Amino acid sequence: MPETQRFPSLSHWGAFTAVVEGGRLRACEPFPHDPAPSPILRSMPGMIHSPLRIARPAVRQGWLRDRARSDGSARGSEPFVEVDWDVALKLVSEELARVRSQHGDAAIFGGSYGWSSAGRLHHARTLTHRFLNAGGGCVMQAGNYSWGAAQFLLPHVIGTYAPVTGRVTDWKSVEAHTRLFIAFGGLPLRNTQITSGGAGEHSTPRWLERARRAGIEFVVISPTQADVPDGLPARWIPIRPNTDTAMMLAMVHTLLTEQRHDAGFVRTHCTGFDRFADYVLGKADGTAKSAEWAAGICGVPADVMRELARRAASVRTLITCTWSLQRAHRGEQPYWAVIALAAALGQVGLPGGGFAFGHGSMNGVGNPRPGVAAPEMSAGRNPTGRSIPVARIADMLLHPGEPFEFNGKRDTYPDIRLVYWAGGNPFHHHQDLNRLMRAWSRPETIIVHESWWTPTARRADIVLPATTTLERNDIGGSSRDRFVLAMHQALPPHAHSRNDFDIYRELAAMAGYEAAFTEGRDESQWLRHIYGELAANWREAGFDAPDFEAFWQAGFLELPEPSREFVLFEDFRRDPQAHPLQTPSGKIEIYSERIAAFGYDDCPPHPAWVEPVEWLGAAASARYPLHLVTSQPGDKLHSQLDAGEVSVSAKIHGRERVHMSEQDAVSRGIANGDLVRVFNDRGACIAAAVVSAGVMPGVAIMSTGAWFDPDGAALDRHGNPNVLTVDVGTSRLTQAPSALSALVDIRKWEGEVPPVRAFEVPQLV
Ligand SMILES: Nc1nc2c(c(=O)[nH]1)N[C@H]1C(S)=C(S)[C@@H](COP(=O)(O)OP(=O)(O)OC[C@H]3O[C@@H](n4cnc5c(=O)[nH]c(N)nc54)[C@H](O)[C@@H]3O)O[C@H]1N2
Ligand SMILES: Nc1nc2c(c(=O)[nH]1)N[C@H]1C(S)=C(S)[C@@H](COP(=O)(O)OP(=O)(O)OC[C@H]3O[C@@H](n4cnc5c(=O)[nH]c(N)nc54)[C@H](O)[C@@H]3O)O[C@H]1N2
Ligand SMILES: [Mo]
Repeated sequence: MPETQRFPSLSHWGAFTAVVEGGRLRACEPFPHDPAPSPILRSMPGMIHSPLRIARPAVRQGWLRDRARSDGSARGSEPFVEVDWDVALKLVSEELARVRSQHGDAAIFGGSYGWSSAGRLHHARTLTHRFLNAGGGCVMQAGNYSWGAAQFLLPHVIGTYAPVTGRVTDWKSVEAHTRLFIAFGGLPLRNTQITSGGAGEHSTPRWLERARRAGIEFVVISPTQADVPDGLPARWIPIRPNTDTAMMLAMVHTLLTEQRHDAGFVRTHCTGFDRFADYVLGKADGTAKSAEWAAGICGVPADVMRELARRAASVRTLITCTWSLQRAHRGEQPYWAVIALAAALGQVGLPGGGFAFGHGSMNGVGNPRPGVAAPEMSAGRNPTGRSIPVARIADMLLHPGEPFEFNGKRDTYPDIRLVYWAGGNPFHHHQDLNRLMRAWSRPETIIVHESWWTPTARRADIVLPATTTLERNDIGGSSRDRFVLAMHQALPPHAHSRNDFDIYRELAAMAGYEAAFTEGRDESQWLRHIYGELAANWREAGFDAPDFEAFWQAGFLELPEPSREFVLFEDFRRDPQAHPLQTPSGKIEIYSERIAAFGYDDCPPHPAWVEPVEWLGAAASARYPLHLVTSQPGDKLHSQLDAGEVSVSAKIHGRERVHMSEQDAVSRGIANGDLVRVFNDRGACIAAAVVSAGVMPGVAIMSTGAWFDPDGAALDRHGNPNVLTVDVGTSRLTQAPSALSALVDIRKWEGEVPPVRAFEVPQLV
């Protein structure tokens, strides 16, 4: 009988105990304090010991031969040559030095967007920034794919983007005061399996259950009934994708024309409401944004919108929006419009009232938790000061030297020669992957640290094998969760893999700046340092925090639930003079003079209905009549664990599923389980049809995350929807991804089906 060992650990999908036997991970047992552990944990043993793990450093054959003059379009098709660490590190070090000296620090792209893993010390993206910053800097990425439009819009409107990070009126306040809970984008519990930084406690299901028992009325507005959680007696209102703004404007129209709005609140706490009201009433452009007007856009019957507005005005109402609403072309508008709607209702800053974001997007949103820090590792400062908006990566690589606008400023795209990526998968996260492939062929050198042969690792020139969290010691936690977790090393490093920290330490030493990178600390000293800062912060705020050894032994640290409810903008509500918002006027800006001064026709100075590039009312919908919604996958995190047991068993014929309405399936001769071709002018993928009465006609829904598997002719064989999505910024104001604005059509797959090759290791010579 092999000896069984148990180690506390943490992932973005939850805390767990790693059960190790005979040097192998046997199981991940959920953390005892977690009331709703995620089944995704089951995929871990298979992934940790997967044949897809990268064993040794590897260099693309053509690059090893020709270095910077190699043919970049061979990335992804040429074999790799396995080399020793000494050789690999020397190549990386020489190449960084060459590019820095020949082309400058701003010729290195180090944005390295991606979630990496939960531990904060060994967080690959943070370490990449820390390493490149200490060596002279690089070009970074501003914002994120999650809520990039909100991040750059909300400061103009409410002076902060904190509410989109999860700092919203908490569930205690909702349970006690809210009567009507309106959820644009719904409350898919699938998404609440995840917390960035890791959850000790999956709190959302418990709070939803308490809210249900409190008799709160739930309304879910979404293109799919699947956004109503099982067991929640919520009313589902189907809506066309990307048209929520029209519905919100119509609700304001009802409030105004029936004098149900809070005229006092919009006068004392808002600026520019009157100009917005003129627009809504049609005084500005001759079109009243009435319920009848909106019904023609969003497909919701006029009476339904009018009645919902009346009901919201008569009881305590919280209106929340998933982050997906703003991950769309013109994604600023629904977020600004919901604030205007909440302002017209006059309940902002009252217990259980106002607006919120993200309840259906991530675990822990609205979870009552004291406002003290979570563990953190510092990335240092970027000496170049240069960055691009996060999702403009392909634009940058394709158009060096060309100007772009962003949040009131003009800049030009840098000329990138070297791309360095660790902890992200751009061939998962970016839109229009066939375009990204063209852009990706342009840099001279691409370096990637990965643990698995992901689509991005396969498309690198130099691949360095990284350990997983179970192969090192770490500390993790999130600002949305009351637990901080010790993460004990459970396994030796896989094959020849090394920790990202050690890879960077060695490279920094070769370039003569090891001390700047490590600050003289090794893994164990860093863990004590990070914990020490956290503990000092907690003690200052009046909470217990034992010494490091006691924490490490116990495996976790827990914050008490606060006794007082948190209400967003409570102080501002009570006294707007004494507690102004951080906006130019100190009030909620329903009209923004600052945005007006930018002069962007794609982001007007007040919330407005601005048509997205692609939606069901666009001219393009005649050719491509289905709106493709790409959601977060329920069986994994992004592309992570796609080859794991939970994800693989959910595939049909090895492909990702596309959910469609009965009407759209029948009219195309498609039956449940059929393989289909989902396509538009940008590309195509193979998926398996799931026909459902809960999907609105005209809508097709696919999860992201299937490893990109192109056949060389713009067809993805595995079901990666990002071959279909559009790669344009939301607007010049926020330049965020527009992933959720894409039109497609679907046909039954005819003839032979090409096999999926996403989970094959590239040829190694
Ligand atoms: N169409 C469409 N596209 C989308 C979205 C959408 O809604 N629709 N959503 C977007 C959003 S919100 C996001 S956040 C992005 C997510 O995009 P990403 O964050 O890029 O996706 P992940 O699959 O989490 O990629 C993380 C990678 O890091 C690797 N990794 C994990 N731990 C380590 C480590 O310790 N060291 C190293 N070196 N590597 C490690 C993993 O193996 C994985 O390949 O996708 C975006 N893309
Ligand atoms: N299991 C799992 N959970 C995750 C993740 C994961 O990969 N796996 N990723 C995490 C990350 S990084 C992020 S950023 C969040 C993202 O959180 P979100 O962006 O909120 O997640 P989505 O699943 O894209 O969208 C939520 C719901 O919005 C609906 N929806 C889409 N478009 C529209 C629209 O135009 N109008 C309306 N009314 N509804 C619409 C969809 O039906 C969908 O189910 O999820 C997190 N949670
Ligand atoms: Mo995200």
